[in-house]
Amino acid sequence: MESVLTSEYRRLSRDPATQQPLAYLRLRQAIRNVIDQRGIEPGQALPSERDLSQALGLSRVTVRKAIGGLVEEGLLTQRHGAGTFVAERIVKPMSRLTSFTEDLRARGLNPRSEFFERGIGEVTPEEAMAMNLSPGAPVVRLHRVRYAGDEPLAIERSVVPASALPDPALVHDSLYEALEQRGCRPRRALQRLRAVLLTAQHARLLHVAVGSAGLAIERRSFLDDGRIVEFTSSWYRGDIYDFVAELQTD
Ligand code: 16G
Repeated sequence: MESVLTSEYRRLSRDPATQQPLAYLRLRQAIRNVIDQRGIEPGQALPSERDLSQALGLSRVTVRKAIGGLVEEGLLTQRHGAGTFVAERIVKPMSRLTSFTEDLRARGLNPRSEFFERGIGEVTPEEAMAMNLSPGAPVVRLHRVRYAGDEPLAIERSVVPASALPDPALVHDSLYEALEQRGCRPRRALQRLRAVLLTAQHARLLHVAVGSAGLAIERRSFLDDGRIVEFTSSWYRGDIYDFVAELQTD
């Protein structure tokens, strides 16, 4: 029987709208689509490299290249000797400045937020220091629980200068989308990450036991001209997220 993956690859190869001449990128897209449509569920294995290359008439090198990119992105994981699987934990590469919404959509998940606060106010002295703002500057504050479908994954408190985002109502699902529309999407960020035990309040919002492991992350993001456009404190569930960084020697 033809696998969902081979038929999706064939479909993309025939589809004039795809316009992707490189086979490894076409295969990468086919894998993404199949995961998106839940044709292969998290935790399930992909067909082996050899089976894929035979079924699709592609070289092993091409198949490996297609898969390698998705392993780097965290969509697939490889277990030595066992094969390649659709990632169960959410693997988040630390080298790319992406948003919660983009990360989840890329995994075929449905991101949504519950807002506790979406308002405008004056910057506090601590925030002014952290964000290089003058005392009293107006800022937008967002306090959200972030979900994949019904599953809460993270709590986030964001502070954004009103010069970049004058109206909190501009943020619907995604802060970065709202900033992008204003031409203020961050280009660079500094991120600090530490392990924490989730407090009773955070644990309740995240539907986990009090004292479960969490990751407290602070992100300060910058525009091209060096202005800080976001100061966000996040608490991510430690039982679901892996943060992965690529390291290189000088
Ligand atoms: C991520 C960022 C957070 C950013 C948010 C924007 C981490 C640890 N944090 O959650 O700083 O504000 O994405 O997401 O990655 P949004 O555009 O979906 O609102």
